[in-house]
Amino acid sequence: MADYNPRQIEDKWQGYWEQAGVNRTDEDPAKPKYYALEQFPYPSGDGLHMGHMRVYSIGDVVARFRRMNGYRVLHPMGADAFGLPAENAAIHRGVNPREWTINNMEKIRKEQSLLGVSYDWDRYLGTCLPDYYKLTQWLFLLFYKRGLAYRKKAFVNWCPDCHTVLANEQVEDGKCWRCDSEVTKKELEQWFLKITDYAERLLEGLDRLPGWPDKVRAMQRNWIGKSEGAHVTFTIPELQDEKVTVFTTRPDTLYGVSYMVLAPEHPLVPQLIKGKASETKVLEFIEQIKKSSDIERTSTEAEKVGLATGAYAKHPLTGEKIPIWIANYVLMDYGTGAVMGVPAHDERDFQFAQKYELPIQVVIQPQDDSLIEPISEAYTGDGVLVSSGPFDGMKNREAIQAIAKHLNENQQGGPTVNYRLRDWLISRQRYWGTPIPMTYCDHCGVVPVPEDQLPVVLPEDVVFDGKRNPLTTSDSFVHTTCPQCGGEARRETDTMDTFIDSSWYFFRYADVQNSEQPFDPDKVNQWLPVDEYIGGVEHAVLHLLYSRFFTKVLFDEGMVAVDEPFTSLLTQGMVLKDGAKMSKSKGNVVSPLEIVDKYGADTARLFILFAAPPDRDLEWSESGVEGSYRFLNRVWRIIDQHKDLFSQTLTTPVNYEGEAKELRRLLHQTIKKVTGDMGERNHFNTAISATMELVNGIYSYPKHADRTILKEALEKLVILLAPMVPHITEELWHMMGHSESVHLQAWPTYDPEALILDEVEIAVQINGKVREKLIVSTSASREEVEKQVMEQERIQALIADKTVRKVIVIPGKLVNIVAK
Ligand code: ANZ
Ligand code: ZN
Repeated sequence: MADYNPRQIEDKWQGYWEQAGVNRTDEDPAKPKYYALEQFPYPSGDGLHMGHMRVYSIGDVVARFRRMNGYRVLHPMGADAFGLPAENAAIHRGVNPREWTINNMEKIRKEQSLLGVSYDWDRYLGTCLPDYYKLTQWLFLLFYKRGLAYRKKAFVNWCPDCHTVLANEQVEDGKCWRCDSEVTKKELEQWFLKITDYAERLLEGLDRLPGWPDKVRAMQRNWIGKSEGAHVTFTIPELQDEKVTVFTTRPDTLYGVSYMVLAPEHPLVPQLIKGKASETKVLEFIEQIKKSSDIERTSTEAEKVGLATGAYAKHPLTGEKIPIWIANYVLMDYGTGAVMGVPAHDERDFQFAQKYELPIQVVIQPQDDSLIEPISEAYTGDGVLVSSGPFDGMKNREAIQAIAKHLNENQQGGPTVNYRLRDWLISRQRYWGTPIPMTYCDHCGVVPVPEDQLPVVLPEDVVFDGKRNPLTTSDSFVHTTCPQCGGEARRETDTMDTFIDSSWYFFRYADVQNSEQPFDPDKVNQWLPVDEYIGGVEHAVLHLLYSRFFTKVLFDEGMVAVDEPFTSLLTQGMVLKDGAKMSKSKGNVVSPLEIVDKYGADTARLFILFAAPPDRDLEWSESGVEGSYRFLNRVWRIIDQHKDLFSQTLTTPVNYEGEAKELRRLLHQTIKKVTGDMGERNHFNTAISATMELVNGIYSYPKHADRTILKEALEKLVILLAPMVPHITEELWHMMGHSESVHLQAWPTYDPEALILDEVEIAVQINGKVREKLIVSTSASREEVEKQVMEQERIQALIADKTVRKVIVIPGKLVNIVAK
């Protein structure tokens, strides 16, 4: 008898699959397509962690299951290989970022191979490789041609020590996340992608994605932040009737405006304060506010601070003089950067008005007229308009429309829709990213690099000193000739946000060798959309929103036939240890490779799939891993024990009887359960439990009983387990004498007839207490069951001194005798 030796068989089969091309993409057009995709890793050099292990295990089961069900499956892998850590390694350790990254890519790819995941490695891609980033540049030019890439001056978070722009997420308490220096706002010319043009379509598309978790769709809706309201235009008499427009969701409160607030960065501010007593104070105040992040400025807890400019606006309907303030809580890049203050009906305005003693005028009364001035808090509910001139008595919901319409008719504003979504700032003052393919010429201005000159290659003659963008230190890179006039020109030295690289990689897998275009539309249309996309929920907004945006642009360009890239999205839960997320900082990390080394990849995969449904958090447990290992040994032994069966020719009986019939029923029940759990619900954990019950059934199957069904049960067990534990099943399959890979077998189907029970065990209760268990025929009538129960000697004895009042029969379950 051979022992289960995972190390040896895993090695052997991984080599075999590779050599025999078992995982190569099947392109048979007669088969339905299935695209299973896991988010590709960042090759940080730390190696695989449990989160990776979990995503890949899930994705592999999905892919293998579909293959065995007759689909041609695309299941590729790559590396999201640009980003800061490579550059930091260059700065701090003097290593070459390209070499560092390529080594890490190799390392992670080897580790992925050790898990036995069925990737088609022929389609491997790395976003930092010139053949890939050439096409990222090609796509940037496409966006530019379509008017979707533009340069604009913007206030951005700037770290003076790191010499780069930071994302909002990289600013913590006003300090740089990396070096702790004070972050400032800097006005810089930056490249943006016009994602806001797609706001409505990005929102609408979410309704067509029932295969996405509601939570993720809600997060995207929230991020896009559609808000319906009105523009209201105020004039400023002292500036020759210059106009300021505010955005409000509550035009119904227009008569309650007692002041107006501009964002400190609002372009009108300098004119408003010019020559006024407030001028220097306001300028100081503005400098101070520019340092805080948007999040700090808008939080409801944050102190609202403002200053009066000394200037006034004219109310569009009443003509009243409205003081103009500036305050920290109004942001320049939301709405119009200006708001009308309605303290009686808005909490932030109320706080502000109380602090600065501005009038608070009620203009919406609740149905019961309960607001008595002075009010002690803002009333934000519905009601009827008061002190609102011709609109008095109108319900406020109707007034929202009516006032907006009135404004529109008088060229003082009107209904509008506002989105929270901003254009995507993609410039990074960093080396290790895709160079933005643009040049600047004194004569011609901004000139795109022609397609046939792509890629703009990252130069090697750069200095990594952590003080500036390394690309600016390469003369050979910076100095170029103008593609238009041939004169001297300067190259753009910013690189692209790495989220651009990952916004189109899922298309590239369909045509990874194409050197002219990002992909051939025909090939992409063979595979897209991705049928199941598996990854972490941390990308709910960023990557998943950007990818949807890219897809819509490529759809408009006619390059892809779908406008949503991912039909179904599976966001896997975290891997916890002792109740906390596994992380380096907590020091509670278990490396998947240690587990693979000790027990084999199959055990590691089985544990991870068995411990929880994929979208739930999973608690790591050593004993759970051991349990999985024991189960695989149990499967191994039972097949090893019956090895002889597979060289014998057995005759199938006409009818299975007794234990054989029972085993057949159990087998078909298991096939049904596993198929449903895997194909419809992604509940691999319950699928595995079902196979465990089948194994128990096989172990207790008597020696004298029919062998044909036993053989069938063992073979199908191996097939059912193959997607989850690919190595051991391959070995066992071959032990059974088969010469073709188990992974090329058709998925078993179940026979509904086999599921029918002829006998069932029922409980017999007397006054609700279980006294006896009894086997009855499933075809017996209620009367027959009752009769059978009452004939039992033990039951007769128990009710001998009682009178039976009632007998309740619940078919297939129990009989309750009510006796006094
Ligand atoms: C007057 C008003 C009265 C408002 C009232 C609310 C209640 P959402 O729903 O998030 O779109 N606002 C507009 N632009 C702003 C900016 N740049 N910075 C900070 N606040 C801004 O919120 C829209 C409301 O947020 C707008 O409606 C405006 O205040 C404020 F009883 O206008 B409201
Ligand atoms: Zn030129």
